Amino acid sequence: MSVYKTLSLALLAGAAMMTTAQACEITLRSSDTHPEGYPTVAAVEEMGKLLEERTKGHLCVEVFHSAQLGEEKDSIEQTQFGVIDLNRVSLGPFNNIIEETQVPSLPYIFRSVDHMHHVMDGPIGDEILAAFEPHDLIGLAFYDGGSRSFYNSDHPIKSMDDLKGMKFRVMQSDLFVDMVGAVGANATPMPYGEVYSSIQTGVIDGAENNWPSYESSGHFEVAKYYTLDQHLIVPEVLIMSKKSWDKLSPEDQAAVRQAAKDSVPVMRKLWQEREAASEAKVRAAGAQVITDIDKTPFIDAMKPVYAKYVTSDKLKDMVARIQATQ
Ligand code: GTR
Repeated sequence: MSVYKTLSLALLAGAAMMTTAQACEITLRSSDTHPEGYPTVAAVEEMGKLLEERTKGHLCVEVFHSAQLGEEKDSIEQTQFGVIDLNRVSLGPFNNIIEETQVPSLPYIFRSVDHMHHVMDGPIGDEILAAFEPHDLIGLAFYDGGSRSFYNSDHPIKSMDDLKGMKFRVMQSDLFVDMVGAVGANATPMPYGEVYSSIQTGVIDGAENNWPSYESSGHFEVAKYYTLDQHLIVPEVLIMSKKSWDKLSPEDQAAVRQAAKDSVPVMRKLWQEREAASEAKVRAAGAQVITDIDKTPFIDAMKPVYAKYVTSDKLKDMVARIQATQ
């Protein structure tokens, strides 16, 4: 390459950087494990757009999708350290560190997605968001994660008997390890990014997730039996590093909180559309979906999980209030 060309390219790059820097005084870096176009990624981008408009370019958000900033567990640590400013994650990886997050992560705690919304949009949701602060994180908003079901590469699961002895990947949460044990299978906690090859090479028989993740991760290509047992309706959460938060003025903090809240209805709409599209895509690709499944034995089997994790008065009270929420 000629000196002239190299120089002009360098100038161009410099100009691009200046434009970004001029347009945005503070750019918050946000992490997500999902690819571009996934509802969570699009929702945080929407939050950034709102923030940039409302603060006239003072605050912006840049979303690093597809786990560019690391797998969820590591990215959470980086967020606590202030290396990552914002992070969109499942509540699952917090289960071992923030006990309040265990409650909405309990199998069959929510009767439906509507029930989950009523709980998480109210005071219980606020209490759970507040529980992040002692862990150097600010809880901003909850997003949808649909319901999670088992899928595997070997055979259709029509009852709990069919799960006996099988190996399923779960998120890195002890509660989920026990949940899988409770239905007679074995759990292997591992990062999301390792699941595809682990199913392909037979290290595990399958995993569990919602329609959009089953589809976007390509897991349906290696595990075609999807059983709609819907054992979890675990919300996802948008958090901010407390270190980054503390650097902002109270006005900026309020703007971040508001933009995060305002991205929730956008996310819910995108989620509904994506769930339908993902289901259609995996069915068309040959996934065998088992819909006719009696959930009662699954629900009953989870009693020991509740007995093990819901031990403090605080968590018992939260479970009772969730059950009483319409
Ligand atoms: C997805 C969720 C991710 C991640 C992933 C997993 O449904 O959106 O945040 O938790 O599942 O299973 O690791």
